[in-house]
Amino acid sequence: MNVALGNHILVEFMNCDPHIMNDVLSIERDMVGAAQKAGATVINSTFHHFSPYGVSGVVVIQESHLAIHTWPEYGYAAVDLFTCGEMNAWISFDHLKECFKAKSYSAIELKRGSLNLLERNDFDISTMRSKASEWRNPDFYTRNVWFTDKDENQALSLRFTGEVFYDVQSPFQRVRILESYKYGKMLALDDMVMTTEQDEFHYHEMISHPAMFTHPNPKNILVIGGGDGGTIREILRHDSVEHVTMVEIDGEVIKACKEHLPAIACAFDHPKLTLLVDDGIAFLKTAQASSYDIIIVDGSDPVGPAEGLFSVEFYTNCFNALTEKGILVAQGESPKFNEKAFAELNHTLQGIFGVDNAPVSLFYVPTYPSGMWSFQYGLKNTDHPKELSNDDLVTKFVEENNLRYYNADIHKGSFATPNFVKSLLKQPK
Ligand code: SPD
Repeated sequence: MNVALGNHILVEFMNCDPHIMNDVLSIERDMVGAAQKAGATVINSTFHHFSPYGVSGVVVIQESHLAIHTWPEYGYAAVDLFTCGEMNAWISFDHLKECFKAKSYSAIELKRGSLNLLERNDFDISTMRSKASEWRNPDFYTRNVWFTDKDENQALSLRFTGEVFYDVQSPFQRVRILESYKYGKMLALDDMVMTTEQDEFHYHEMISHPAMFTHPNPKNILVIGGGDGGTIREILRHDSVEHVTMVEIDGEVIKACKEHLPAIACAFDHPKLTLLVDDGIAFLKTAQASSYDIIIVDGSDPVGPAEGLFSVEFYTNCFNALTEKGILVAQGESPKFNEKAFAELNHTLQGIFGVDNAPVSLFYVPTYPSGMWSFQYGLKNTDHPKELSNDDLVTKFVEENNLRYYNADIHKGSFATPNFVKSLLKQPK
């Protein structure tokens, strides 16, 4: 006869494989597997990945629960195996030890609810709330896995289906194509959302068309980054374009997107495109002076391979490579998420192009933390982009190309800056 209601094993798994400790999908699979192997009936599982690292999750079983918190940076997992009835939770322990490749471990077993301390209350079940009797178990357990793009204080989470279409560690970053419920397939680099099927047009239309309609005759375009292909797709809609050079450092990004995001990566075979898989920062060091009408920097956030895309040297090289009326457009981060990077980039551009020649265009991306994002400009001798004079041309272009975000009003409105943004953009004295 049981002497306690439950059995609780508190486990320390140490010196585990850090990659496994950060892989929310495999941890969920292993935890569910650990429950099933011990003969438990799984009711539900909820797992959450924290960016850049850490996983928390729980598997609810008819016999109680299995829970985990991981610290990949320490190769450590804290696991609770709480069971009641006849289930042998040590089977789950053994299974997880193997799955996590734990080189060392310890465990404490506690009896919970000692029967010699408890008194049983027999009660009449018919007096329980009527609602309870109406509840039905849906007869399946649901998956609840979230991808989180965050800093220490703010996050954007997308629930994803668990489908992983691509997962490769390139020499530069981890490249993944995952599937979210709300926004379809998405490209993630090192745990940051780059683009999704359902909202990519916000970003790609806004990085391209305001500059293309501001420049009097954009013929020769340079794109740095933009490996998913969305930016070149938009640029190549313009008849004025004679040639586009795209320099993307990571061939894995291009490969992943061509295979799994074909609606975005649809312009790689365009006859006006020269695609170079190379370092864009090095490319600009030796680029010919006054050669590009528009340079678009479609980089990721200022960590990892994109860090150099936020430097004074890089933007000075861009300035030199632009033609007389040239325009630079750079992925500008968010004034509501990473204010520091946002402001510093603008101060850099003001320093190179001039205080009045570094306007900011704000737009909305639902899958980036805070939703508010920016493109930052460097204008050589061009009018301010908000002075759009060819509304009819824009409207015709928007209709012909079925654009879903950009139009003449959005063009002008995106250059309006809220007061808190004006304050961020002021150069420190
Ligand atoms: N936090 C996301 C920053 C934007 C990175 N670029 C996205 C690439 C889309 N072509």
